[in-house]
Amino acid sequence: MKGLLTSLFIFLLFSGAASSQTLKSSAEYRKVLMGTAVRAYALPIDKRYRNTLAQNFNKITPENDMKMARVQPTEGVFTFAKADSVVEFARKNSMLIHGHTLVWHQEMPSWVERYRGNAPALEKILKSHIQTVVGHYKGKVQYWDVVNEAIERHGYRNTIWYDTLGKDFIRRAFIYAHNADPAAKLIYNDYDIATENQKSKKVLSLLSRLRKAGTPVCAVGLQMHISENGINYGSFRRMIQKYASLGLEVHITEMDVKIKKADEKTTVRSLEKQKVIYKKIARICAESPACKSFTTWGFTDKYTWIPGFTGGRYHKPLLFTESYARKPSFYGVIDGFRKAQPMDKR
Ligand code: 9MR
Repeated sequence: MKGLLTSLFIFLLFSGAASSQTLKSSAEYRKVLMGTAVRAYALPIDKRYRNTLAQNFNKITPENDMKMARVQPTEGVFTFAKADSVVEFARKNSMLIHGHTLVWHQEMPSWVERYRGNAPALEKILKSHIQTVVGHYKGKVQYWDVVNEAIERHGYRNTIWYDTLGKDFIRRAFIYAHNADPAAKLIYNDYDIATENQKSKKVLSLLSRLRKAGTPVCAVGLQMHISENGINYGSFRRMIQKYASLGLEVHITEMDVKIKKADEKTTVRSLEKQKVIYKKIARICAESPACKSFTTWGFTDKYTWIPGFTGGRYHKPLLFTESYARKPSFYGVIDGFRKAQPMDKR
């Protein structure tokens, strides 16, 4: 009987400890910020969304609510209410804000899509957008994705910004943002640049040129939208070091790991693979002095871009189920941080 009681006590002790474990506490232990993307519309309608968010994360990226089409739908008319509600939630819960994103080729308002004016006029639009948005959040938003996805494997992406203003629009965007809030940390953010490949090579040389020119870019954002095949982890470690050697911080900004829809048995296996991927990436981030934040692109499988984007072929990319249960991937992140070799990260 006594043995049984002791085992019960030990079980309760450990299950208690496990359930009080949060993502942010395990990340904090390694001096990494634990972030996630957030949808403004879910905050007022979903209490479990709010609670899980407040318990586990200390940095928030508005997933869509700060994009140009949302905050400047009509030229000169700025609509901040939705984004403000996210910033207010973060303030109340002592979280940092990662603003996303000032200059992108998607989610542009139709008046910019249709724009056919000359370079000086477009430059004015770029400048006033950045100054107004960053100015509105001065002192409230600590990180900004200033330029998003401007590079492709062969070089600069053809967008209205590049085609009209030339490559120097990137440097000027950073300067406008810096002038509007000199304390904010400014980021260049992109996908497929976390390992060594043609595209990351191009981004590395862009960042190197920007740094040499004294541009106020202080970090690179690695989106990391991954499939269950994972990535080359050695290459990921080396890539972080390459960015760090330019004097940049590295932020994992949009991580998710999509899994293919399949029968139950296959899905269980995929969820285990997903756990290992999250674990390895959390661990490498914790072991890399330059890696300052680990942000997932949402946290519950209830709200994610993956099924919509993949025509329903992929799903379940995040850390909590649709009903907010902790997934194997949740424990993967905790484990990755726990198993990391201690590093001096200041
Ligand atoms: O997850 C976002 C989705 O809800 C939006 O419909 C889409 C278009 O605005 O953007 C998604 O987020 C993207 C992010 O802003 C930039 N990197 C790629 C992300 C996934 O497409």
